[in-house]
Amino acid sequence: MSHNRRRFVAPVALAACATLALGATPAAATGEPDGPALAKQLVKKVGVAGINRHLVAFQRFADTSNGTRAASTEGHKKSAEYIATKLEAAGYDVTRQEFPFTYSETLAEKLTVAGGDVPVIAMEYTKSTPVGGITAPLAVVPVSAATGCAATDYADVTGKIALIKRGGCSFAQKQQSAAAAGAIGAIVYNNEAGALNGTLGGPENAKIPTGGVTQAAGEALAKQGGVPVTLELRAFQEARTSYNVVAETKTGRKDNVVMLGAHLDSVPAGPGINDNGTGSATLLETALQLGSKPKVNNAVRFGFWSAEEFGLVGSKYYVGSLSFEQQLDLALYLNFDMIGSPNSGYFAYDGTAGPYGSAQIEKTFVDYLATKDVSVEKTEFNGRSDYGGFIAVGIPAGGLDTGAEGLKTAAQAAKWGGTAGVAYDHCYHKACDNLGNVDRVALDRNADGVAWALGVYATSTETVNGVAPGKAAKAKAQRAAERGAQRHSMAPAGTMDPHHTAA
Ligand code: DTR
Ligand code: ZN
Ligand code: ZN
Repeated sequence: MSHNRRRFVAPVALAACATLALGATPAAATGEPDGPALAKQLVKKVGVAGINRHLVAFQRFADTSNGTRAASTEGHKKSAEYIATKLEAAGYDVTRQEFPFTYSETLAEKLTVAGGDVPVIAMEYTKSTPVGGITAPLAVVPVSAATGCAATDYADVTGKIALIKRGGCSFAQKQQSAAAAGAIGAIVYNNEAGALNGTLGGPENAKIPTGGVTQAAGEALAKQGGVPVTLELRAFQEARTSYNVVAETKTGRKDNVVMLGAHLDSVPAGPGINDNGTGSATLLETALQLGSKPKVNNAVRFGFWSAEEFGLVGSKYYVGSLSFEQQLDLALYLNFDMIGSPNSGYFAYDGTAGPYGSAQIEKTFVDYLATKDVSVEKTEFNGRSDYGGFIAVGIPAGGLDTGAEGLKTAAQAAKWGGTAGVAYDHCYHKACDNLGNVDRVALDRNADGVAWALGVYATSTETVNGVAPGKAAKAKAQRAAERGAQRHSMAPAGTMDPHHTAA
């Protein structure tokens, strides 16, 4: 059903050209970074071969389960059990946390104007049209800084399909205002390059059939006000359950936990190997290499979230299941979503606007990758992935990604290699997000970043939350020794297992 244009780039060839491009960056410092022994060891142990083996497993789970690993499907369950059983066998404390969500799957998305097809993407949770679609005149909404956000922006749209430029408010609000003014369908067009793959945020927000088109398509349509268009957007929706898998080391402080997370679910349209097999496989491999009883000051917890693709549902549920004290037990949260895009960018979440400590986390990633000659750019910390629930309650967070539907610029192609004017991941949310859709050089570099940050923060989170756990633990042991109490070294007694909610 898809036109899977495979873009498997031979890793060796890519490594060679990437080295050429990146080696030319004069500002980057090279060599071994300075950091704790655990960080150095873990970077050496975590390899792309081990990670790729997990990606192959995910591909097979999808291939034997209708081509998807979406939340609540067999492909997700197989992936989750693969991870949970491996981590259990490695001695981790593993829990499965069940939660409800609304499953949604696009059945049809078609826009026809004057006999020609205009590519359209149904917004997640859109209302459906009948089979064959609705045909009505196109009503072009005047462009402003907040086009179509208020019902008063619409003149004479009753019984028509509104064409609205993106920007100024949510897609949900635009289609709500359009509906209030009498429109029977909405087409939102992008205000930047790339496809517009939007969400209405939840089924409760949906009012009229709503789809997204590119900026170019939208500008062409804007010249055709009044012409009849046919819009067919159909989606299947159902209340379902899925589950997160959460695993924690047996060692380390339970009141100053370092948490790493990645969503394991794919979209219904495909196997989700880059999005987000890459983040999940990297966390799994890092956990296995770390082991369940490492010599660490801080406990390490891994979250493999589900239903991210339906609105960050699993990770938000998890954060909501923690009491404030249990949230305080989390020193920080690191998120990895899409870390092997085939036309890879190198991005760290821009922590400057995030909770205190987030900017320091960003710096840890930026400084580490600079030692590998990779110059990392900032990406918006806008809640587009599972860190959203964590920063919403003030937990410092950070993470890496290699880009989704955005287009690589000429300047980025010059410093990172790859192709300018092409999406970082042209198979984003498509059936072709398969084993051929991964840049394994980018994956390897980012995996080193994951291992490094874990090693740094499992040793100390002092730069993030000001506590000096290593020193505090030593002083405590010292006082205990002076009192003649039993000496304890690593893993001072923490709180009881703080977070595991019943599945
Ligand atoms: N929300 C992700 C994709 C995504 C797009 N931009 C970013 C930036 C940072 C992290 C993730 C993303 C998804 O589709 O799963
Ligand atoms: Zn996604
Ligand atoms: Zn994702």
